[in-house]
Amino acid sequence: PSATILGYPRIGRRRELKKAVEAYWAGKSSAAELQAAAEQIQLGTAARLTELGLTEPSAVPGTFSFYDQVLDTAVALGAVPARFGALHDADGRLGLDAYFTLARGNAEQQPLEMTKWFDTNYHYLVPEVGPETSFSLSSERVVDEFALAKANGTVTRPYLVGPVTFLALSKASDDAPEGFSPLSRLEDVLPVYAELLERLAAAGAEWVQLDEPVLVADGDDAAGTTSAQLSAAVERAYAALTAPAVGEGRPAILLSAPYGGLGEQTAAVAATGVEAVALDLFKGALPSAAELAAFAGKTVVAGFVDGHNIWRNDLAASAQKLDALKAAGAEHGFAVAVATSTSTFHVPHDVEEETQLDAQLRSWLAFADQKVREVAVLASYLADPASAAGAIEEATRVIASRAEAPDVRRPEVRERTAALTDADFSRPAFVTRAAAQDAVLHLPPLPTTTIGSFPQTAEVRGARARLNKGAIDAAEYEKLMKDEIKRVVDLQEELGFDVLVHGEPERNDMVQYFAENLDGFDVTVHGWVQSYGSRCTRPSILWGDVSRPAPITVPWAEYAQSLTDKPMKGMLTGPVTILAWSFVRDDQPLAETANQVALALRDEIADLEAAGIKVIQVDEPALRELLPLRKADQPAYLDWSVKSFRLATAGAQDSTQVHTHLCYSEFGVIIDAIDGLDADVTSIEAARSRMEVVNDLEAHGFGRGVGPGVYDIHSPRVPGQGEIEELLKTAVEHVPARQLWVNPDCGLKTRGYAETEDSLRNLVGAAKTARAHVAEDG
Ligand code: THG
Ligand code: ZN
Repeated sequence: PSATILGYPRIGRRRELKKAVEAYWAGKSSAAELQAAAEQIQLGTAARLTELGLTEPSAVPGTFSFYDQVLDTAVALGAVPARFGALHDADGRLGLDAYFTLARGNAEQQPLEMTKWFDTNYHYLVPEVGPETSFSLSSERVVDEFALAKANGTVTRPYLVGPVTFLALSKASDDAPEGFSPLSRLEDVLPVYAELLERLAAAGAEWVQLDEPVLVADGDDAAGTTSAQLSAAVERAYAALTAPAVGEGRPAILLSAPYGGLGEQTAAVAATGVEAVALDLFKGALPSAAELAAFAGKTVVAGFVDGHNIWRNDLAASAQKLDALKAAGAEHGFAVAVATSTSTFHVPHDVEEETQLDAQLRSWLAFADQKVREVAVLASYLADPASAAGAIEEATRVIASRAEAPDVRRPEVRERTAALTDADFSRPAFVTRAAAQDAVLHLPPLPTTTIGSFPQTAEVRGARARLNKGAIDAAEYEKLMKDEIKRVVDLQEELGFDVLVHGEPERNDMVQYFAENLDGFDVTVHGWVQSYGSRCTRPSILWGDVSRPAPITVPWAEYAQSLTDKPMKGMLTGPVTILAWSFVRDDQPLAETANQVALALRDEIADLEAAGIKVIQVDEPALRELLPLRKADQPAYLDWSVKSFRLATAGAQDSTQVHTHLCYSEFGVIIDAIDGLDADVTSIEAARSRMEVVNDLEAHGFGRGVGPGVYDIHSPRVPGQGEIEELLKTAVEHVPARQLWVNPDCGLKTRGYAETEDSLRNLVGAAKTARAHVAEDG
């Protein structure tokens, strides 16, 4: 096809899939009802994409998933970790219940681990592969979905995670020997891929999409795969998969490489026998003339339309690049088609749903449906430039209106960032601060605290829903939130915590809450984007210069502090995380936008201090997420991201203790950056990795306060006091006791009160025991 997209949202325009899947999990609907809901979404998508302009055969991607595309591929290959025992049915198939068991775990087994999909806010399930993992075609759901669409009039292009990416993203299973690399099993997965391609061809598929995003990323140093190994794997995998002729045992293959440029892998990909390669030409550069020459005989699918952000495409600029690509194609003998740079499942369905947004703002945006039309316009430009003239002119006009719109650039905001000097990014030495903080806070050794949020009860969420519907007024809502804050404070007093939190009942989401209270942002009503499984977030839109019209968290913090003599933590979300979990303007460097957000937070910190708050936490759970996929790009990112955090916090008085919190344990890679944040206390996830992080901290010589999480909040399991004592024992062996804090892994928002109370009681008990040991040891 001359126009396509690499994938489409699968959660449904009104989150129909989320509702259907959760109803099935809750036992409120049958497998047949879930299947029917899924089919309706698939057929609705095919019809919608056709209507929007993807009319050619194989232009509509078959990217539906019940939970996750990596899990889909693992289940197709039969890659079940041995720890789950027998999940296959008598016919050697993995059905939907087996699929959900891998995703969600069961009474005996933890689910597959979840981790971030490249530099996005989407989480995939990590397959476990060892020397003994047996691969066999275990699910033909992708064939069934193809057949369903075909029977209803659309020839789709089935999607699979490609073999190189599948294995490179897998982790070695527990029983694998030290140093085992899942990629060493390439020869064993290829026959299963080949068999599946054969079935797809037999069902009538003309094209299949094999997604290989791992080719745009540099591996992590330690266990990662080298560039040469990846090239060799690409060569071997696609030699095997293209061995049959197209139509005689396989469909034509579109190898997609989203999320960046292929860089060093360009030659390896061009040398394969695949029929088409989709390049991310939004983030990645156009390959050089010499590199392009190697694509002779293929179709280059040009990803000019960004699938990962929501700004309207500069069609004139894209058309110009298409001209260059088309000329290179004519010279070197490759065809050109147009696509999005990545799947569009990172953006919401349709901006037309957001009728509450200002019409001009709406005109600047393109959600998934609008992106399909943009791709169609560029494809028609390719065939006949004049046919696209009207649409291109309109895009140019709208983009110009954005550049001129009043609140996009506000002099008072720009003057402030322009006037920043080095001094604005630094606090005095830690020893000085620590002495000032000790004098104010009088904390015991191994102080206890929580990360910030307490369980969001049905009453709290219900109150917010009623406020939004107008069923209660602001005063009534405030009273309900204050009642909840008092309950949370009283509970922490009773349990014996040293540094308290107010529990954040007033926040829907830790980013959206700030977006709703800062200038320069808007939020959506229907703009849900899948985060993992059935869980979604509604990223805010950061479109203009950012400033803080009024204090945001101060009244809540002040009220909470009035209820206790213990220090109450002020709770803020850091600039990098606010950017990472929003759709951010693309008309200036992220560093500039981050500094604007940082200054708004800096003012909030000053106001919190004035209100008597002595400990302030600025969360940066997404610091790792935005790390560029290419090593060469990482230092610049780490520089501006760390600086923006420091800008937000460096105005704090010496006696104000600044905390930060980071989720996700794989932070060995960014430990220098974490150190660079210069927070007085850093809490991090650690329980699931049995405190392994303390080795990193020790090796690094981390010198400030640190709270490696002592229990995993992602599960309702209550940790025993003895178990926590053991973890603290490990921790004090590696980190000086005077630096250690005792806290859970993460916020408690998704937990229930029953298990939370028991867990926190054990945490405080364990801290007291450990404290006594530390005192004895002197
Ligand atoms: N906020 C935002 N992004 C995030 C997180 C967040 N990305 C990473 C991580 N946290 C993802 N985790 C979750 C956890 C729970 C939910 C979503 C992402 C969740 N969502 C509700 C749902 O889908 O039912 C909807 C929440 C709502 O009503 O606002 O439970 O914390 N931005
Ligand atoms: Zn966390």
